[in-house]
Amino acid sequence: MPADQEAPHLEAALNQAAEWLRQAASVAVLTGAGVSAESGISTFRDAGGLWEGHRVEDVATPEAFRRDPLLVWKFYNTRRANIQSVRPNPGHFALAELERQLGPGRFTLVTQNVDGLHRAAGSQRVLEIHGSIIRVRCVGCEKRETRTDALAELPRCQDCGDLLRPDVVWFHEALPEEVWEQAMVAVYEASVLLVVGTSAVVYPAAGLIEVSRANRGRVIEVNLNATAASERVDLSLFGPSGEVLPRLMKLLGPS
Ligand code: BV8
Ligand code: ZN
Repeated sequence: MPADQEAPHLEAALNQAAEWLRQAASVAVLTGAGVSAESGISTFRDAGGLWEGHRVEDVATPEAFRRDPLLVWKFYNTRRANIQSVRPNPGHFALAELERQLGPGRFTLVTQNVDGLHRAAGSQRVLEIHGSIIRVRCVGCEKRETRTDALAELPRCQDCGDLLRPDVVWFHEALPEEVWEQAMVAVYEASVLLVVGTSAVVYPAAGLIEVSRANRGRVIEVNLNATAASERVDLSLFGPSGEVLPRLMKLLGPS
């Protein structure tokens, strides 16, 4: 869409989104890798879903870890090292501001991201449905701990000596039950679901759009371009979330 036509369209959509957020009794947000893109963390599918020639679906699986734990740890250690040097961007801060404006009990942020940037930006009610890249878990005794230091090539549990793994949800693994349950309830009860920076191809996360619509929630998408969800949302705000979300907050005005 040519830039001059884009502005009024986006402007009108932003005003509509701000109106719906003002009227919302409660708001849920679902974020994906796109919300961290402007912090310098590459997304999964912009690089064509490849990492050093491996498809993410082939590296982020329990089978891959059993087959070649070194390769999987290399994938995660590269991303862990990158996390140390990145900061939240204005999109993360805008979502933390939205939570402050709505107040406790009226806001839930469900994220597919494992980078911890929402909490770093001040978001409180954050449900990490795919786990966290700075947490590790022992495959033997299940002991979990937060580790931001560089790990050995094949890190081992100090208690039982078994292999440690990243405490993230891999493909073909179930999401953490408690967290997933809370995410579904929050999305079902929210009057507005804001879907930010996700290609909406990974399930069950992408199914949260249907959960919202099942209870007549209004779904607003923020993305650079149309996604698998675009036909299923009520409003699309096309632009970088680091710009669109602060503009939305500006329209909402101080609480
Ligand atoms: C499950 C790990 C069942 C942590 C991730 C066959 C067998 C088994 C299961 C399946 C199967 N076929 C399909 C499935 C289901 C499968 C699935 O959905 N596969 C897909 C590929 C089709 N799902 C699963 O396996 C899930 N588990 O089903 O378990 C089960 C049940 C009970 C008991 C046992 C088993 C597990 C899914 C979780 C997988 N783990 N991450 C990590 O390493 O990160 S998913 C991983 O990919 C991410 O966490 C994230 O969720 C996903 C990437 O998605 P996005 O975040 O959307 O990122 P993407 O790059 O795709 O898109 C970025 C978007 O941002 C783009 O739209 C872009 O336009 C936009 N963008 C870019 N820049 C900006 C921007 N937007 C705004 N501003 C910008 N600046
Ligand atoms: Zn152990």
